[in-house]
Amino acid sequence: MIQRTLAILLPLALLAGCGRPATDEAAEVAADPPAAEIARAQPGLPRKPSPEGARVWFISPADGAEVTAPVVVEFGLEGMELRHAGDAAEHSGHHHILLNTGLPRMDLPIITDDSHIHFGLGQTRVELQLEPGSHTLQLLLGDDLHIPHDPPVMSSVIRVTVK
Ligand SMILES: [Cu+2]
Repeated sequence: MIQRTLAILLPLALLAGCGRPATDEAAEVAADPPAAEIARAQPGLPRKPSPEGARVWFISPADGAEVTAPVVVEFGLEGMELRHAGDAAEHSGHHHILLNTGLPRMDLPIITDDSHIHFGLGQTRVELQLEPGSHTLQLLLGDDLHIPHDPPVMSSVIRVTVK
C-alpha cells in the first residue's frame, strides 16, 4: 500500500517541481558544480590503439629501492616506437611519469604538473630531485596528443624511498 502511494505521489511531486523556480540551494549547485564533476562529465577524446604485447617498465630504480636525490630514472619500452609529442606515427608515443598520483582519465590528454611529467622529446631517462621520504612512480605512454593508448601502455607502480 505504501509503495503504491509512493508510486502515485512521486510522479506528482516531480510534476509539481516543473516550472517552479529552483530553490536557492539547487540554483547554487547548478551554477557551480564541483571541478571533479566537470572533469567526469567532459566528453572523452579518441584513443589510438596499442599493439598486443606493448609494454613500458622502469629499468631503474627498482621497486622498493632506497635511493638518494637526484634519482636517476630510466624507462624501458617494447612493442612501440618512441616519438616526439605531436608526431602521430602509428603505434608510437612518449613517456610520462605519474609521480605520487594515481592513473588519470584515459580518454583525455595527460595534464602537466609536478605529478604528471611529460617526456615529449622522446627522452628515456631523467634525474628527479625528490624530497626525502617515500614516493610512488608509474610510467604511462601517451600518443602525439598526450592521450593514453587503448589499451593503455603503462608500468606497474614502484615505490622508492629517498634517504
Ligand atoms: Cu605528453
